[in-house]
Amino acid sequence: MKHRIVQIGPITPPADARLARDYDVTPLWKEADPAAFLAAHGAQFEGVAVHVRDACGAGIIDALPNAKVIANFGVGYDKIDVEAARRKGMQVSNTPKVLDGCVADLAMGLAIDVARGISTTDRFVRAGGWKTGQRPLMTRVYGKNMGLLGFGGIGQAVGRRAAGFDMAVRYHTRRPVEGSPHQHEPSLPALAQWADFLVVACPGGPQTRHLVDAAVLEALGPRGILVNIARGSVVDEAALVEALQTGKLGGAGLDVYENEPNVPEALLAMDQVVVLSHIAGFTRESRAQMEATVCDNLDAYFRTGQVLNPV
Ligand code: 8YV
Repeated sequence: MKHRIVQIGPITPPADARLARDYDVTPLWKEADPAAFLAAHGAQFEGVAVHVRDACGAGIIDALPNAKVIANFGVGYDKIDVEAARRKGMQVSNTPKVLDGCVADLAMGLAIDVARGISTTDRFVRAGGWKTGQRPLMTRVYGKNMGLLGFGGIGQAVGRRAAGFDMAVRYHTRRPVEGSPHQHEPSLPALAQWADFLVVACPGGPQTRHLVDAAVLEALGPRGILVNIARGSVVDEAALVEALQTGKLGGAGLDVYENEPNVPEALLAMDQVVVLSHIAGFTRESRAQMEATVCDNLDAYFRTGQVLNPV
């Protein structure tokens, strides 16, 4: 007998296929009224599979009295009500490590792009601008100061890459990370003041909401560059637009936004901003590992009673 799980939304074709092969899966997104469906049938499910983009709040969790595991496709889990799950004794898993390197690569890519003007120069050349002129001088990357907000797997991977660019690295977290080669900075505004580049690499959710506010952006300064590859909610987007418009902040490289897929119009008009579409983990290699990890966690739970990557 296959275990019965409910899947909140489509994950990827390979992950969906493996789940459908190994479990009795109900695709919740195909129900006309998912809440009514769960109210009537929620008790039959033993587990949940969820894509990082889909919400799995207390409403869903409380409608699943017999589900004991939520497997999340993604390292971030800010859309899962982990507290509600814990109260019910449910385990929640994510997909750590497998995308740290790709996300860190993109953070460096954004930092270099904004500082050296790769995207703007590409637009300049395509528009024929080089035939009659040259781009203005840009900003050096190597040897500069890199501040990291967040120092988990992704933050540490950014730190290693930055060290390879001869950058000085400091990080801000609530508590210092033991054994880190980099200096811990207890104050985020002080880190921003010191940094030439501030990379947001912390989890999203209510605890980190708008940590990067007007004061932090101002401390980063008119030559400073903000890179966000974490969650849009960590940055006060209205303050970011204002700081860029008024020149209080030098530039920004953004992969994530407060209200995806909506990118503030004002940012689209700015050459000192590089806008991406939440693609940091979007490589064939990390995608395949994420697919395996979400399924491996469910399998492990049903085999041993323990997920492999508890959050
Ligand atoms: C993407 C992510 O959402 O894992 C996360 O938390 O934000 C990213 O990896 C993922 O690649 C799904 O498209």
